[in-house]
Amino acid sequence: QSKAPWWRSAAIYQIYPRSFADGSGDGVGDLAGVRARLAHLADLGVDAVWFNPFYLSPQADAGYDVTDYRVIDPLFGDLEQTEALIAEAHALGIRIVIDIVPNHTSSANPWFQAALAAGPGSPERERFWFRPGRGADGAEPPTNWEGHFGGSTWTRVVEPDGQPGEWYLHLFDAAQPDWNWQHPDVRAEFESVLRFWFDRGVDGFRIDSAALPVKDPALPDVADGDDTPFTDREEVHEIYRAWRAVADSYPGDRVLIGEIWLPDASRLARYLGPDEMHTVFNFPFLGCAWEADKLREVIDSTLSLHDPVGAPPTWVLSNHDVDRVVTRYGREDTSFAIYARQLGRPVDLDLGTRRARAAALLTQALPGSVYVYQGEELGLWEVEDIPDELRQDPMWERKGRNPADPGRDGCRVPLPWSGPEPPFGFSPEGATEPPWLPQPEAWKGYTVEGQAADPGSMLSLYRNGLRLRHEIEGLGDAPFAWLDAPADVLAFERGAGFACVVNFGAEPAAQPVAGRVLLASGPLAEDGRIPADTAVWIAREES
Ligand code: TEU
Repeated sequence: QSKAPWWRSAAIYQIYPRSFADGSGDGVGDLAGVRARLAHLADLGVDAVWFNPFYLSPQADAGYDVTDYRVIDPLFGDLEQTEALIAEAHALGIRIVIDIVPNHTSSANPWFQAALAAGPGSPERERFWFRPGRGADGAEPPTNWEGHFGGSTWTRVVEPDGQPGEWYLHLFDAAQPDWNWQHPDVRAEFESVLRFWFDRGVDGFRIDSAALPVKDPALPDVADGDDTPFTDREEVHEIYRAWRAVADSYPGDRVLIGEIWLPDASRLARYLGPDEMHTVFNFPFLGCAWEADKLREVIDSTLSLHDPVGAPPTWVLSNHDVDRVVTRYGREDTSFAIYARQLGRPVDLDLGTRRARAAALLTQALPGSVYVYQGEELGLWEVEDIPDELRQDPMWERKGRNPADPGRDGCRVPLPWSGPEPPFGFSPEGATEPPWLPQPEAWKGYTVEGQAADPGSMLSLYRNGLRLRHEIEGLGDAPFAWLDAPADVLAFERGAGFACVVNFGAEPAAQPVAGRVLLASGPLAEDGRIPADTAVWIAREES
């Protein structure tokens, strides 16, 4: 057992609460469902769980519109249940990471409601970004900024006198007003929320949209594609330095994990280090095509970014915002990756599955922490044929219901646990509602129960990989180094005893590393060669 803090090499499972397991029978996943399914996480061998938001919320953006950061939404459970869940997970050796959303709140938040009621010029409005509009009668938004879900970042309010009045800023949906982080109340409130949850035993926070909270108070117009007035401002680092001090004041290695989408890797590195965040998500890797050269480049740049600041890298294949990995890798052109959802582009699920299996072993063998988004361990694919009237992602609506970009619902479909037909054990017997999004019939071949019994399943691969990850010493903190390998093959060692080899080529490749095969993502050729889109873990022979 190494003494390095747990988060340096953790496998972290992402639970999207509304789609993991439904204990109450209303067709929406909840904390009772999670408590009943903790054994799945223990069997899988993960070290921690990260929960997407379960706080009180009108659910305009699936809980990323938070009304009260200290209250659990009744849809999911209550505080008592959350405390019981934390204790039960800890008893199984599983840490708990929860989401915190500092950029914005919900328009139902009492402080925002108070700001609306208090009117222009009131101190209540200063906790947000209220501004008069431009043009005749202030009917034009204060800036030309475009939001992440499309459209203007400003919405005009009706003032207490019944007249159209000021506008407020929201980088996401209109139901998600942005906080003004220059305001001391906002800073104090969030630090108190951190303490509230640390006091209840949570092991860390995943910080939502972490580069966005601070804005240029001059609120300048931008040229097309320029986001500098509202992204990655210098002052944002003050927030996280203060948060780090809070985290460090608690025993037991509490962790801050940043969700930061920045194209410039050197800017990303500035969020990491001993007085800021412990780790950040690796989106360049998530967005990378399934190609040896490109992946090698991303791995190199990731390591050279993290090593100097002493932070462990993270490896992410999917999450609740992007197309599922089996689908992305099953497309002819994998460089479309996450940025353009392409409904109806042909997908070869067998190919995508083979690659996703190889990618699982690749990511689990790299140094740092590795994320598993619920359903990834089952090889679930993006559900592309959700009827429009059932789609719930506000992005889909705001972007004008574009059939080529159907939003993020397709990766959020409730998990199949058991049985031959929907709801596949997602909801209990006698449930009053069907799952909130329909599950494909074909998932009858992909349930947890079915896959647990099949040594060749995706689930078995994940279980074996994550178990070996704990057992193989090199996978803890042994140094990473590339090994010589043919074109289209990536091979690296973790210390002298362990190597991972991945063949990205179309033809079987000769095994470049001598040793015993510990685990392979698919069957090897009879002569030991590694087939296309296959990864192997090797215990190297003493030389
Ligand atoms: O996402 C942040 C974010 O930057 C999104 O715009 C992301 O780029 C997009 O979803 C990719 O398709 C976080 C959460 O992960 C997301 O679910 C929330 O909707 C968003 O913040 C607002 O809280």
